[in-house]
Amino acid sequence: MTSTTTPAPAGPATRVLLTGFEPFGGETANPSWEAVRTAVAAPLDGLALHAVQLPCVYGRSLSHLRAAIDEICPDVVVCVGQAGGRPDITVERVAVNVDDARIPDTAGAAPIDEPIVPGGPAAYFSTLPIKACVAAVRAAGLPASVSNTAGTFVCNHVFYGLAHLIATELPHLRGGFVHVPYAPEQVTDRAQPSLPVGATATALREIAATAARTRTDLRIAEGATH
Ligand code: PCA
Repeated sequence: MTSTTTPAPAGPATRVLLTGFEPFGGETANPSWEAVRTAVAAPLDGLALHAVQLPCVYGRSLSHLRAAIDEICPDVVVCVGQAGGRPDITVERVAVNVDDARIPDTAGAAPIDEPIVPGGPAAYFSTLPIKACVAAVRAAGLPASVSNTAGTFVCNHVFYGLAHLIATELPHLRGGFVHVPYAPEQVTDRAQPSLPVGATATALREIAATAARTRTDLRIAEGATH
């Protein structure tokens, strides 16, 4: 397992696990992992940060996540993935119980309309304070919004699996999912939005700190009309 950790600060620290993905879809890097790795490289007051890379593979991504949670015993889990084409940091609201692959995962699997957990709820909400996280990223001068779909590829799969684990086995744990834009290096030949990895890492540190200290989310409108 690829993982890095910053030293825990003195005193009781909130343990935060950040995960990013391996590259997929013909890319040579995934900004989610590059940013997660960068985010944990410097200490953050009151937090013990851990970074783990997940494979972009249905099923195996979740067993890796489970192993990391068992090993690290985090209080908060923030899973992060690349959402190529999105212009900002998007904090996901909801995970749905379906795998529907538009492209194969990196092991070649391309399930169509299969439940992630047979008989499981249709959807789970994030247990992170999603609006407070968006506000914190914006206060740091970076673009962010709430997203109402994490798609139906491996990111939604991991988000749903994490939420199911929290709902059924680990009620003390809080967790959710954040999608990040391409890095500029990925789109030099395409007219696509991007955000430098350093900026994405700053946003993830804001999200980790906000999620660790915020139990009740902000009650502000961040909805969408479509
Ligand atoms: N993004 C994909 C899977 C891995 C990643 O970084 C997704 O949005 O599902």
